[in-house]
Amino acid sequence: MSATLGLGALLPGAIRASTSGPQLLTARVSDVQLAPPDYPKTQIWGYDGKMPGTLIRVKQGDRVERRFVNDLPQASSVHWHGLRINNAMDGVAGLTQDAVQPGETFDYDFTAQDAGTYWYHAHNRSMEQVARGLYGALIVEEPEPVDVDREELLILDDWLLNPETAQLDTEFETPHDRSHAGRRGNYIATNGSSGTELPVKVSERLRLRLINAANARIFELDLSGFDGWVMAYDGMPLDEPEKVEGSFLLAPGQRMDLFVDVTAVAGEVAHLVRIDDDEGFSQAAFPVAPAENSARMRETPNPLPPNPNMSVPGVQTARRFELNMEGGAMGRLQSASLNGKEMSFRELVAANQFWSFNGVVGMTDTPLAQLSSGETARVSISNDTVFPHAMHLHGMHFREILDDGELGPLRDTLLVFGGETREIAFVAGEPGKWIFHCHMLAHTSSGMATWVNVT
Ligand SMILES: [Cu+2]
Repeated sequence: MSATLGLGALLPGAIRASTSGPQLLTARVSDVQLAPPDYPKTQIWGYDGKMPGTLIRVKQGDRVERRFVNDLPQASSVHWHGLRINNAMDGVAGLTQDAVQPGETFDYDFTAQDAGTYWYHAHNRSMEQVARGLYGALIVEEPEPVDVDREELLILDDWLLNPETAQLDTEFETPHDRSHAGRRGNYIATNGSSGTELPVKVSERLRLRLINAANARIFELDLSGFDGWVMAYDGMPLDEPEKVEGSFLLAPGQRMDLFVDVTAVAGEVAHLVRIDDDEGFSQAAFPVAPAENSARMRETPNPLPPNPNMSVPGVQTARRFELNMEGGAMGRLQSASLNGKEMSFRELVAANQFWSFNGVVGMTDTPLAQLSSGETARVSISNDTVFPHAMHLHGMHFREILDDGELGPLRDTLLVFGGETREIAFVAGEPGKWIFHCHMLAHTSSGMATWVNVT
């Protein structure tokens, strides 16, 4: 991909060679070929100037050390999405650290204790900074190689571009985006390109690591020319692989690991299909070449090895908390508290704020839950709005308590549709302040954030 091989890619290595200390991760302004080649380059903000940002790939148990260098015109911070991490490394500006000012640095240093597909992204003014391109993948490999022929990382995003100039729309505060479904783009890309083509061979088995880095778009996806299994959600392996039957959703912040077997024959093209209003578009194309050896189809894959200490015990007796989500356009929110003051919805609109959790708009000094490390907690999430919200808990994976009382798969981001009430359970992990927010980033910045305090 030419977009990741610009001149700027040489710079971090040059700096790294001349200094001791941790490897650098530099956020900076950069021009990349995001739109098709007959369009101008797009100015983005990227980690090491790349789109997607530099891939960080380590083995389970490895230490990750990166000196974040802020070469942006704006303060920033880096969140390591889905990792069980020391709270001081979680990267939430204003909660776990101060935003890193332009020209300054911050040393991130943590151990990647869980294998899986994770990602990192800006967590200051994230609605703007993630939309400008500040994200990358963080892959933590299992200790033993996984039985696939190869793997591909597919980071899905939608960009809001001017159709003539291919430059980003820089209206990041529009009341419409904030009060409706969030900022949605008009140019849909995989790994920073709309023409992603990945040649495959007949009957190959691939691991696809899918990451939704979009601000607000829920991708509805399907497979064409593949048999597939879901192996993991949000980095965490399923106990048994789930056969892909029909389309599936990937909400902002969520990841999926799929194993896919090429069933298309030589000369055909398999696809990861994006479904939009019943029409299918190619999100990524996989032209099929003949295999050198006689092709063989494989058995259902074995599950990926589980990550350590992920059970959620004592759900029946766990303390219960409630999170009532209200607001937005066409909602029923009459009034809510903003900065300690009760305001009518009209006053909230004037303040460009639209959403409340339990009657409160945005973060306050009071956590949603005060928990002891090791304690199991349940949170019932009621979406009393007409929009879906992708609720992301930092630092801990949770399991959904399903209608039959069974526990669902481990996740760190749960998509809750309008009118739904869903309940999650999790074990309070590392001590610290863990933000719990909607990953539709326009919603985060207009009210949808709270936190849990673990001591
Ligand atoms: Cu939301």
